[in-house]
Amino acid sequence: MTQEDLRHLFRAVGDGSGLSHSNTYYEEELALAFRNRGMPLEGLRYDITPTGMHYLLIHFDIPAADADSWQLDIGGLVSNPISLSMADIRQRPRVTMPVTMECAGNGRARLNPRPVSQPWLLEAIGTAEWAGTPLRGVLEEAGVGSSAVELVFTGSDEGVQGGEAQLYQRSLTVNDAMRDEVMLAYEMNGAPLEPQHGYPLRLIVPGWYGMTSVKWLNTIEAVSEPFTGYQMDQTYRYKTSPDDPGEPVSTMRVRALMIPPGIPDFMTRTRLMDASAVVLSGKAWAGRLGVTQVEVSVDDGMNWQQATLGKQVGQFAWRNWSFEWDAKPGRHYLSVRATDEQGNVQPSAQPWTLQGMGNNLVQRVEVIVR
Ligand SMILES: Nc1nc2c(c(=O)[nH]1)N[C@H]1C(S)=C(S)[C@@H](COP(=O)(O)O)O[C@H]1N2
Ligand SMILES: [Mo]
Repeated sequence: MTQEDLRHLFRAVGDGSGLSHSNTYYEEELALAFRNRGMPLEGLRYDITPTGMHYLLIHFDIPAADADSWQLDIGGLVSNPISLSMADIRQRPRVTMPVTMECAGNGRARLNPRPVSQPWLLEAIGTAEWAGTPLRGVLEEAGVGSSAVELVFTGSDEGVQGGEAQLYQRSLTVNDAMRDEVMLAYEMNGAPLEPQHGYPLRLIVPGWYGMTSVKWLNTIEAVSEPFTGYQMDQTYRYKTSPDDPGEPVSTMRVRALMIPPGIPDFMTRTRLMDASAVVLSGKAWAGRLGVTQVEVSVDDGMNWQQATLGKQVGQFAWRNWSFEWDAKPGRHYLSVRATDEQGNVQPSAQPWTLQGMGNNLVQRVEVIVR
């Protein structure tokens, strides 16, 4: 294949002609995208995402925090309000768990019309090994009262969103908060949390979209009414119009992603590879559910073939899959889709919602085989 052939096949040139014009992004979205990195999809090769490759989502600023003076206060409708230092928390029973986390807004950048927010394509994903203490033990010690229906988790980071000054706050029902796997985490991948991931303490709620795992956690309050803060009532809802209250976003929907094969074109990320038999691979996850099937299409979604399921990294972490492809010369569109144990399968058409939440559209990778 000559250089001229390649230039023709990859279309895009330095002036941007040949790039996709379906979306024009605002400078403010670009600024958000720089603050909140995604995991490069080749990172799907690691069972545990290296910390520096794990995606980030930070609504406001990363707050200054000092582990030596940090306190977690548990109060509200509890019989024994307590205040724990980081030393107190580290002395409690320790658990370590790999957990796959995805931002609820993953995939929203290609919606039309597009919700203007952090413009994720597909990279708002990662799996880390979190260490900490089970939340339940702490709640039992505080004695959550029978009139409490929810626990409100507050981070120390503050900002303005939707015209409302606020601390970052999310709630869980008492039942959801009491689940065995919910954790107060102080380590990620064997090291203290890095500032951007919630140092010194965060909540980890395995199986749920990331917004639930409150970072820089310093207060837990038991309350008698469902919490109606901004991050519960105004956003993280499956809304179809501005006045639709929408169902709350909760656990992660089934999804598979593939490591893009071959080598990328710098601008378009279209792939180039030689004709040969190759193994396509990646990861699949389904919130608290198991992944029962992964299928691959090498003809732009016309036909689907079974992939081989591989190692599951943990009960609340993604599992590996692989598929052998005999790549023949030409332009191809590869896709992958997963099915969960309840029979939910990823959609091939974009499911639109106002805020672009829970978008689990199948991935499509353009590959040129020479
Ligand atoms: N205090 C606080 N916690 C937070 C956030 C935040 O902005 N502030 N972002 C949430 C969102 S939307 C996501 S997707 C995850 C991202 O966690 P990570 O940056 O460690 O990957 O953190 C959640 N916890
Ligand atoms: Mo998120």
